Amino acid sequence: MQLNENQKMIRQMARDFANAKLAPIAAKIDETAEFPEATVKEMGGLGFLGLAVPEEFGGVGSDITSYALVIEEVSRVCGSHGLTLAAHNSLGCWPIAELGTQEQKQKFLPPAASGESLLSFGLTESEAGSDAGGTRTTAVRDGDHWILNGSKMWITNSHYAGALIITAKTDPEAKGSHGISAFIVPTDTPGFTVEKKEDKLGMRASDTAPLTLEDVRIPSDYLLGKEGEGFKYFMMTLDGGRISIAAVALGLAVGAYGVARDYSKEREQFGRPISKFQAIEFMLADMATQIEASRLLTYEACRLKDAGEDFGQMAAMAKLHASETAMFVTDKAIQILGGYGFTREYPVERMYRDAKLCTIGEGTSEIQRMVIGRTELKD
Ligand code: COS
Repeated sequence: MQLNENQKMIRQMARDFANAKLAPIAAKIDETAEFPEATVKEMGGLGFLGLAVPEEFGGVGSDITSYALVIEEVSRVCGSHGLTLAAHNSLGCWPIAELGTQEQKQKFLPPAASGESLLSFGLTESEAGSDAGGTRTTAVRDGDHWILNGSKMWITNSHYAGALIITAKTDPEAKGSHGISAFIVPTDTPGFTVEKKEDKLGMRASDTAPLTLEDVRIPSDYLLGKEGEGFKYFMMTLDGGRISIAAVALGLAVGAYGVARDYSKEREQFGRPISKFQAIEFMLADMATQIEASRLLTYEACRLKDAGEDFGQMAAMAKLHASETAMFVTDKAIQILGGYGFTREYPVERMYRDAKLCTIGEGTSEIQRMVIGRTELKD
């Protein structure tokens, strides 16, 4: 993959930061499930929270390739930090930067880029998971305000977000995915409650919680984009989000592969390093090959998006391949480490648990196959 000087520089910066600041805490915050506020703020100082924010609003305004490189490097060491960064940039900042009015951008983007507060996205509900059009949360116009009622679940960054993009049905008569709109909802609005953080299998330090909205009254100019176009907006948002999750998964796979390869060269059994046994060598070969394929798909999706071309299909392929690869590679890494891999002494069991999220969040592997299949079969 051909990177320009800026991309190489930002990748090195993310790598150095991850090695110096995240490696020492990744196991601990996984165990305690504590949100790493201090290091997330530091990522703000480095510009990582403003990657999707244009420079005029305090961000870096980077290309998608640079953005994915940062996500990959951070996730290589700590999946929870990678996911926090990904949700903030691609689900929170991107829709406002892309679809927001000048006023909305001025109000919400600078604090997000600096790390003063995070942004995120509230789409999923108990009846609207894979069927994203099943949104039951409502928004009713009241003079120059909207009043929102409903609930959301699995919402990333919600306890630390200054505002969330919330989807709600604005036309109760409209069927399916129609009649849904998107709103920017400041989290300090009365009636807006972030419930208890979920206790998860993996990505344990990232913040995931349900939300309740009870007569949440927001000014009409917090409508994002056009009324009734919400479904398309969040499909577009998720197209980009899938690149982010592909990069998270790629990072986890690279991280676990590195640990397994190094271990295999040091660990001796039957009088020689286990890497000298073909059983291990072939496992490493398969892991490296799958990682390379995921990398090519992920950065090709980035290239298409950067070039302003259609990238949704490639993003779904990248997300599918990289997530499944992360599961394959982390599983094999545990196998190579044997008993040690099964303990918390090594990071591969954490990476295995973190990787599982990638096959579920922002569209399951099955949804990616649906998206890919539909496009392939289109006339
Ligand atoms: N970009 C822009 N518009 C899109 C789009 C995209 N990627 N995908 C679909 N649309 C548009 C369609 O063109 C269609 O527009 P019209 O009504 O004007 O024709 C509309 O959106 C509805 O599309 P479709 O009929 O394909 O919607 P479905 O209800 O069949 O749902 C899937 C499609 C399953 C692909 C969608 O619901 C999905 O991605 N679900 C997974 C959601 C998800 O990832 N949830 C996890 C969130 S974690 S943050």
